[in-house]
Amino acid sequence: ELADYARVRTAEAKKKRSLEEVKKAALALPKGDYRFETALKKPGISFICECKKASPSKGLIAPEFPYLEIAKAYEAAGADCISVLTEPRWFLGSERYLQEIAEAVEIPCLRKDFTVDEYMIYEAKLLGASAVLLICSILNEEELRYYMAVCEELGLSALVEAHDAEEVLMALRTGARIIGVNNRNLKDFTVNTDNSKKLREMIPPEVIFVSESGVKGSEDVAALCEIGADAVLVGETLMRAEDKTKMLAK
Ligand code: IGP
Repeated sequence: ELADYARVRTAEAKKKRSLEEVKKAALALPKGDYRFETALKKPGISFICECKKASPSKGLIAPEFPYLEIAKAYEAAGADCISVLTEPRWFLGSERYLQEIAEAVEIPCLRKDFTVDEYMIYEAKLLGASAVLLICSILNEEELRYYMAVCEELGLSALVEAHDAEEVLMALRTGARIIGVNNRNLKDFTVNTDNSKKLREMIPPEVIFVSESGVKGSEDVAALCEIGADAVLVGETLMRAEDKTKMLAK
């Protein structure tokens, strides 16, 4: 239903600003330079730090949510990228958070949302994002291919999320350069890295492998490094951490 709601939101947004309008405005901006990818290619494990107020599995995480302070603290702690939830219903996100954060930090930002329409990619560009999330389980191969082409047109990176072998194969067929595997099972919310480990073996070394979710501390980061993760995406643990530098110490 997350995808359905993203469709409803996009239909609403289109009433205020047409697809033609956002497309034209986004294409008029300087083309992106894939900063997100570049940041993840640095030697050593990279950190994508997530700014989120709430999540469907944990409910409200940060009632006050001083998002600019959080984003700046991530950057100061050595984050390579910032992931910003823009989904309003389950993650209590907002497009405004992304826009303001992208303006306030130097490091590249990911629009973390359920991309179901090219409209959302043009919007992401206008909001200052350097990357968008494309989730295989809610897209067919044709859509995934098309959205990746829209990203290319704008110079945005695509983080392609895959949950099983079939989705990894689909991501690879479409030429994904960054694949994310979620350690959290979206059916029962349990966290397990066995799946990531198994899927890692299917992904060639030149493709960036991002391990997502459930990272609790440096031991988990070390374990994911061990299975060959190029980057980790950490949300809740860092949101709750008083001191953001501890986990990010390399
Ligand atoms: C972060 P965590 O357990 O560190 O808070 O997880 C991130 O991986 C998670 O928010 C996520 C997500 C998603 C959110 C993974 N895939 C897709 C929204 C959409």
